[in-house]
Amino acid sequence: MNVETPVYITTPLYYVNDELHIGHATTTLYADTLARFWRACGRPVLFLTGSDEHGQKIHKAATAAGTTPKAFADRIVGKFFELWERLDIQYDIFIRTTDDFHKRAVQALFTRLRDAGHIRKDRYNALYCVDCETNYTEKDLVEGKCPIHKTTPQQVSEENYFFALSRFTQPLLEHIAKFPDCIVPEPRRNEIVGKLKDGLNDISVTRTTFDWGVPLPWEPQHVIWVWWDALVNYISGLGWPDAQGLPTDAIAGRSRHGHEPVRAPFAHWWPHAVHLVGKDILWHHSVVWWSQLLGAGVNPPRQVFAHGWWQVEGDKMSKTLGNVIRPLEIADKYGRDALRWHVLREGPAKGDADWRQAAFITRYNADLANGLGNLVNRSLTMLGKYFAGKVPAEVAFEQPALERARRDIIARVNALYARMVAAVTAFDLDGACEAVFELVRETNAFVNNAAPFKLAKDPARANDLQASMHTLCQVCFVLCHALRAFLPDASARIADQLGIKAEGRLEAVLRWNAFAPGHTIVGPQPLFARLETGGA
Ligand code: ME8
Repeated sequence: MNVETPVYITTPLYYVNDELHIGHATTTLYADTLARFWRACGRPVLFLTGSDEHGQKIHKAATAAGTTPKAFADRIVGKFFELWERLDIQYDIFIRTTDDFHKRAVQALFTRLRDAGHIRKDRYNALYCVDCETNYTEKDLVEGKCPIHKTTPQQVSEENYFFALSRFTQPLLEHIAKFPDCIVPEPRRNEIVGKLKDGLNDISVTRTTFDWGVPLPWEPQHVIWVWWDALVNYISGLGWPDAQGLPTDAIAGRSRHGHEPVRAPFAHWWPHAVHLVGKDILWHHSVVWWSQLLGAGVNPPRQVFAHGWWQVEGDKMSKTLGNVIRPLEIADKYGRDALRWHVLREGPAKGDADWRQAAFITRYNADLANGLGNLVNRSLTMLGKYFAGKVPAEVAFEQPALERARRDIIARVNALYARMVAAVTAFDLDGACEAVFELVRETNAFVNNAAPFKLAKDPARANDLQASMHTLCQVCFVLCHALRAFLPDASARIADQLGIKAEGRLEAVLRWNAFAPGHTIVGPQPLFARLETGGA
C-alpha cells in the first residue's frame, strides 16, 4: 500500500426515523478506525458520514410523532451528533440529504440521466417495503413478505419515471471482472455477480404519492426515490457537479476532525472512494449506485466493503424483542474503548456476529485488563522503581534464552507496521488488532520469564535488569502508537504516562529504539479495571 494515495472513506447515511444502535455504530467505528489508522500512516484521508432524511419512512415516523419531517429530522440528527461526539468519531464531513447543495446535485444527476436517455415515464406496479424503501418482485419475497423485515409490502400502482437499470447488467459485470476487489469480501461480490447474471429489471425512481423528498426539476409533483437521492451524497459531499470540490462553508461547523476539510477537486478524492456498508444495502451500493454513476458518465467508486449483521444473544436485534444494544449505554458503563474493542474484535466484519455479554466480559478482561493494562502498568511501575522512570540505554542479555526472547520481540516490533498496513488494506481490522496483541502476549510472557522483579534483587544481574527494562520501554512506546486508531483513549493515556505525544507517522514510530534512552516517563496509572465474570 502506497500511503501517499488518498482515501475517501464513507459510512451509510443513516435514516433519521429512530435513534442509532450498535449496528450503525459498528459501521461508523470501522470507518473511524480506518480513517485514524490511515491518517496515522500519513495518508490523506477524507471521512464522510451523515443522515438520510427523506422518504416515506421518515414521513411516517414524523407523522406518528405529530411533527413535520424536517423538525423530526432536526431532532434525531441532533442525537446523531451527540452520539458521534461522545464516541469521538472524527469525521471530516457530516452531510444531511436536506442540505441544499445535496439536493441540487441530486437534481443535476437526474437531469444528466434523462439527457443520456436512461429515464422514461411508465406505470409502476410494485410491492414496496417502506422499511427498506425498496420495491420487490413476487420472486424476491419470502412467503409473501419482505426478506429483511418480514412484513407485507405495499401494493403500489402509479405513473412514474423509470430508470433503465436493465441496460447496466453487462457494464456492471464487466466492471466487476476488471476490478475484482471492487466489492469485498469476496463472497459478497459473488452474491452480486450471481444476481447480475439473473438480469436486472428497470426501476421506478420517482414518486407522486407524497412530497417529502427532492422534487424533480421539470415536474416537481414527482419526488425522487429516497435511495436515488441518498446515494448521491457520496459525490455531492465532494461538491459534484462542481469539479472544484465542496465550498468549505457548505458544511461549516460540521466536522469533528479538528479542522474544516480543505476544498479539494472532485478528482482528488473520488477515484479513491471506499464505501462501508452493511450487507443489507450492498445491492443499493453496487448495482443501483454504480448504474446511476455509469449512466451519468461518472466512474464507480474504488471499493464497497460490506460487513455482516449483529444478532444479540442469538436473536435478531429488534425493538419488539427489547434487546437493542445502545452504544452509549455500553460506552458509559465500560468506556468507549471497551465498546470499540468489542466491535473490532468480535464484530461482523467478515460475516454475521453475535453480541454476547459473556463474550464482552471475557474479551475485555483477557485483552484489555490482563493483557494490555497489566503489561503497561507493571512495566512502568518497575521502571519507576528500578530506573527512577528513566528509559535505559539498550544492552543485550547475558543470559542466552532471554536474549533470544528479546530478539524475537525486536523482530515482531519491526514487522508490526507492515503487518498492520496489510491487514487494514484488506479491511481486516481484527487482524491488525491481533498483530498488536501477539506482541502484548509475547511481552507479558517475557516479563514472567525475565522476572525483572527478581533480577532487581541481585546486583550481579544488573545488566539483564537493564535489558529487560529497555525492552519493556520500547514495547510500551510501540503499543501506544500501534493502538492510536484502535484504542484511541487508552493510547492517549499511555502517551500521558510515558510523557510523550501519540503523534508522528506510524512507519517512523513503530520501530525498535524509536523511544529515546534518557527520557523520563510521567508514571503509571491503571488503564482498565478488571470486570467480574458474569457481572453486568
Ligand atoms: O439503510 N448489524 O440506513 P439505516 C450490523 N439510509 N450493522 C447494522 C445492523 C446490524 N444489526 N443494523 C443496521 C439505510 N446496521 C439508508 C442508507 S446510504 C446512501 C443510505 C448498519 O439507518 C449497517 O451499516 O437503515 C446497515 O447497512 C446500516 O446500518 C443501515 O442503516
